[in-house]
Amino acid sequence: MQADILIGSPAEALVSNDSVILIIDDNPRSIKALSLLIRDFGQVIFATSGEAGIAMTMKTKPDLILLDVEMPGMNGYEVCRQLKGDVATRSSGIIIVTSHDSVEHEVAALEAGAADFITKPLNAPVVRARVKTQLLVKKQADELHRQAEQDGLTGIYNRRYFDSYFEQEWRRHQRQRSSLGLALVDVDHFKAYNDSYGHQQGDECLRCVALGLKAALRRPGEFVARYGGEEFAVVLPYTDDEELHRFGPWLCEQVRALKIPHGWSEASDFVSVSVGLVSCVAGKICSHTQMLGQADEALYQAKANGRDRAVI
Ligand code: GH3
Ligand code: MG
Ligand code: MG
Ligand code: MG
Ligand code: MG
Repeated sequence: MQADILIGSPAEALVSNDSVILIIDDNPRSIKALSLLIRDFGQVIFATSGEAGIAMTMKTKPDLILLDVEMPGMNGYEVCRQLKGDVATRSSGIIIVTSHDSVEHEVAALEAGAADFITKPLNAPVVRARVKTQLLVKKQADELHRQAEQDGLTGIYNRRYFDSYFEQEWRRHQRQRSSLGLALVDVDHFKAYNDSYGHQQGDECLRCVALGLKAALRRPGEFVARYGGEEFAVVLPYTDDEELHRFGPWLCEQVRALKIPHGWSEASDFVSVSVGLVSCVAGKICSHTQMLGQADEALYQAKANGRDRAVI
């Protein structure tokens, strides 16, 4: 349920930009008053208890939370500590909104992890200025986060993202005793490509191959990252050897189908890739680093066997 239902204003007015603001307050009149002040900053949603607010934060990942202190059940400081202590919810900014205007309460709010503190009775320009500032801070943090996991040249995930999410996926699959697949992909004769077409064209080729690999993914949860210079890694959850035998050659085919001319490649007239694949089922002795090592060995074999092919 959205705040517009509560205050009866047109929905378009609340969704004037893409921010989501969650108001957690046990008093519907306070929710209404706050909503009216800030609704042009984004979509305003609300919850009337701390527990419901935490559940809604999990579900909707709001950009900003305006959090009341005095509520039956969990109070605002407890809610704030819990949200900030959980990786799933801690990226939402929190402003404590309270009628307690003492220094002690302000300090308690900041120590609980709140980014800011607003006192009641509400002062409209102050509320708007503080909300606007925190939404801006969140936008900047989101942008930094995106840059931290994106490869600057190709726009796909970078090595840092791969390192942390591949290990995380590996742990999850060990727990679930399910099969995890990994493919290492290396562009064939890429040094020759650079030498003959120039480094800039080489960059363009890498962008094109990266997008081609991304388009070749089949299921949600799969991702491709730039692993190194002209190497890419594809993580394939719930994928066993049998599926890899189809996926590997298909990946090669997808890159060949891009038809990027490469006159100096021995493998074909177009840019091609070699692929090393491995799958791991829980119980089989393999760590995530052993998986990488095995995929690398398979890739080496694919190169040795003539390139433009997949080896499992
Ligand atoms: P192989 O088929 O055995 O993989 O041969 P190769 O020539 O592809 O492999 P090698 O490791 O000899 O050369 C890789 C080349 O990739 C050398 C390097 O200059 C180039 N490279 C790495 N990163 C980039 C990049 O970001 N842009 C461009 N244009 N070239 C890059
Ligand atoms: Mg209250
Ligand atoms: Mg290489
Ligand atoms: Mg290469
Ligand atoms: Mg070489």
